Amino acid sequence: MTIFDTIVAECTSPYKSALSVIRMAGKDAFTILDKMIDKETEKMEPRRCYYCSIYKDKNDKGSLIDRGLVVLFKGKESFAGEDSVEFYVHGSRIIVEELLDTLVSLGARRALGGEFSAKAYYNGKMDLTEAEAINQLVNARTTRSKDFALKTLEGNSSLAIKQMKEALNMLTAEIEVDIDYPEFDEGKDLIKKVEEVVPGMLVKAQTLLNGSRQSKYLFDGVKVAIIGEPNVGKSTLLNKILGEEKAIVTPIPGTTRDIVEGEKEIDGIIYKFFDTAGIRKEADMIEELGIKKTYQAIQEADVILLLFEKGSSSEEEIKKLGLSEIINNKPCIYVFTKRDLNGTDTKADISISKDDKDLLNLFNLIRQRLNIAQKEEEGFATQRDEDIMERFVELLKGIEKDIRDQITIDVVEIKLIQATSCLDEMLGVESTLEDIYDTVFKHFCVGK
Ligand SMILES: Nc1nc2c(ncn2[C@@H]2O[C@H](COP(=O)(O)OP(=O)(O)OP(=O)(O)O)[C@@H](O)[C@H]2O)c(=O)[nH]1
Ligand SMILES: [Mg+2]
Repeated sequence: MTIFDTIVAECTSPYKSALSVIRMAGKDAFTILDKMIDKETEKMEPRRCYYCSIYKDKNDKGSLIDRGLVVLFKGKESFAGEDSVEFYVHGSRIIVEELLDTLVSLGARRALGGEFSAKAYYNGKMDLTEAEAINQLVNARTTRSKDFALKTLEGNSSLAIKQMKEALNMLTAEIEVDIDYPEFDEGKDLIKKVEEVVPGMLVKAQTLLNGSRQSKYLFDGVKVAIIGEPNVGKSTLLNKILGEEKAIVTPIPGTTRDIVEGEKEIDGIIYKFFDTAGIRKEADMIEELGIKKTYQAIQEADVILLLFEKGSSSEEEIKKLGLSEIINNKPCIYVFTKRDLNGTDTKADISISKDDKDLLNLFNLIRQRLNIAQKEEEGFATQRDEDIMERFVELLKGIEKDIRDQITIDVVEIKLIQATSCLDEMLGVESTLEDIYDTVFKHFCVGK
């Protein structure tokens, strides 16, 4: 099995529908098609729709699979960068399976997830960051995440990476010349050049890194754990956020035992709320198990809403609940509840009541705490990209420090080369085929 095999997959969802799209790509695509339709594939124009009878074997007119549209794409003009055929047939499962089985019996193999995109990458149709953006585009659940993925796909962010790489290559080339021909003695000028290039590059890289960090929230959503002592109003808050009676609310402390989850989209971001069992020392066995789940929810959350009532200060509250270690450095918002009964608490980040008209102030606080911008910045779509950008930013900071410490240019050069290879990794220039398939394409859906 290699990346150069002719592959086939259904691109549309595997359910009964009006139409299904089947895609085939690889060097044998046209030969295989030729055995299935009456038309001479050599005479078919690429990128034109042909209405065809599609047979298991065109010489056996009793083996008709369906009549539908067929489009050919030649080599580089296709998504995958290899000869490709797309079939638009009726969306019956029987037709789709018959068609796929026939294509396989004639020499194609079923594609793995992401293999069409992997081909596109290997054939130079796109770099890795763009390929990842396609996957994010398919998975986007909000307009904002779709817009972000489209922006990355347009390639502005990867153009910025390519420009940075070029600038770094220029610097290292000049340093190399200087080391090989020291008589030119441009050492000092070179440091100056590095000084001119690196700070601007660092600003750009940090913008891209921030954008990439935010994209995590755009695509994965924000996990919010609602915690606090029993009876403080956690479930009431969850229900108010969701606009439905999802969790049971009673005046009896210890009502919630299991975690109750609910999602809410706010300004294009999906927030996943986790209402938890109230934390207290004197809990029965069932509650005890619930509290364990609460600790787990805290660990998995991006941000915590710590609810409390009456006059207890927030820090005392954390200590009282023995949570300092679990919460650690996680963003934590202190929410004073039942304002209608107890007034506001100035030590809290916000005071709320179940009768509040809306919860906009609370949502704004969450957004601010996580540095989620109102509008998406440019950046990249995956954790892989974010990790590499982080390393890149650190290297650039290291170079700035070296210059301040008057370190010699040959030492600076090593970091410049490391920074360049970060960018290569980002674009997928230096990794092996297997590495890239495993880290990037394996997670795509079949047919992409
Ligand atoms: N007056 C008033 N009562 C509230 C408010 N929020 C919650 N309550 C009441 O407080 C009681 C407990 O509320 P819950 O939402 O069940 O509290 P909880 O934190 O989920 O409690 P456990 O699940 O037991 O940990 C209920 O009787 C609610 O009606 C509020 O803002 N004002
Ligand atoms: Mg509850």
